[in-house]
Amino acid sequence: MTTNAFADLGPVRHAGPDATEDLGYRWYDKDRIVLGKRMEEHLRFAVCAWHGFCWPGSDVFGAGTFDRPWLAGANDATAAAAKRSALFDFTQRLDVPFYCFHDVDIMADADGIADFRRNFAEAADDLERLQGETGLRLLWGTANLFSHPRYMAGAATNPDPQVFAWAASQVRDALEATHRLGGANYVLWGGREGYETLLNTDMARELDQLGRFLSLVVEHKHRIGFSGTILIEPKPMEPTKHQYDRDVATVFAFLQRYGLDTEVKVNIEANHATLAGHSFEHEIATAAAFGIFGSIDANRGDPQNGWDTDQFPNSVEEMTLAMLEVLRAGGLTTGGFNFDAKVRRQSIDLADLFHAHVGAIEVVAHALLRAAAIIEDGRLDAFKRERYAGWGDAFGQEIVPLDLAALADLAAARSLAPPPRSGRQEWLENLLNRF
Ligand code: XUL
Ligand code: CO
Repeated sequence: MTTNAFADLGPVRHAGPDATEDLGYRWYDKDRIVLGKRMEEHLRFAVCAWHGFCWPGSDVFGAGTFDRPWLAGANDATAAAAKRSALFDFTQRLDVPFYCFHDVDIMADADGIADFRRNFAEAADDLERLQGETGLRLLWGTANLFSHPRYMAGAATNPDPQVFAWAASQVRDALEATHRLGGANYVLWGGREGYETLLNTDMARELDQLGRFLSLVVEHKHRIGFSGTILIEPKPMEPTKHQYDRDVATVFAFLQRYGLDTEVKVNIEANHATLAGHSFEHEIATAAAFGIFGSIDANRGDPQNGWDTDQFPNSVEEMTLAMLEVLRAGGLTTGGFNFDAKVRRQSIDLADLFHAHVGAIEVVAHALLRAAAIIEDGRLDAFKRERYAGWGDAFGQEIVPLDLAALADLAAARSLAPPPRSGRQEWLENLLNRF
């Protein structure tokens, strides 16, 4: 099965700010220099196999609605090959540099461990061929340790050590394939690493199992010489009620406890941040503060829904705030912007897949330009610097070495009466809106 499914769609190119075609970039201009770097290098866009090419448009009330040639029939070797070609063809037509995959996204279904490994190895060989033919690169690989029923009670945190070993087999193969394919990162999202009820869960034991599993992954990364970044993807709930990798701060505490905080970074997903009751930019800033900012899964939730709707980002305003934190963190290094998002169930045409990605790419590119303009303007950052300037003054320096009692005595001796100062939030918001 070959795919000329997209024959009439794309390639999508930068068509200038006045372009009128739907499938042309007005903002995304990959060679444009922004803050000294090409836009393509700033943003490192990736298409994900899972949402765009595996999900059939099903929900809990109904069957798949998408009639894609690569989803027809069983997920056998022929269909999996067609899906891989479609993924590469699509990504090329969008003119973005990266793709991402879970092992099961790109291979034929298999239940037994030997068949699973063989099918995955064949699929990985084909990815290598496709990369060679197209020049596309791998942003990250990962293993799906959450869909198969064997993982219903967790993978690394499963009460059954046989399941732990199965997970190790999948991750060893996925990590080695990612290495061979020149992947920039390897992701672990703990899909079923969490619990439903403490009535059947030994939490302390499960956390130790998860810590051990991650240590084994890091050890293996070094053994095979993989130089990419290992990333954990925080998420607070769904599928399990309590996920162990709840948010960035929780993941950092976990990494510290198991001595992995210099080995592992985070892949931050916008909709996971909002599910945790945080803003997307808060999670990026938290990761930057802890020195573990790695990569981005770009999408959005629905403010009226409490679940992971995985919609494509469409607010330049919100994305600008996130982009400011990305730039303040020094920008992306091995990470990228992966569109971990799906079209709505009624968006059944292949053209909808293009409109979704093109719109999201435009939002992120536009946000980059706005964030860069804000940084170049400098007033926002100058205000923040000025707000903390007291710490660089004589008094600020004088108190650095003092203990609590000496500090207290000094405050009394000098009758300190610090004058209140406005935080100027509204002025700052107005300033932001001028960009
Ligand atoms: C699930 C999710 C995953 C991870 C990779 O919510 O975001 O696609 O990105 O397993
Ligand atoms: Co994700």
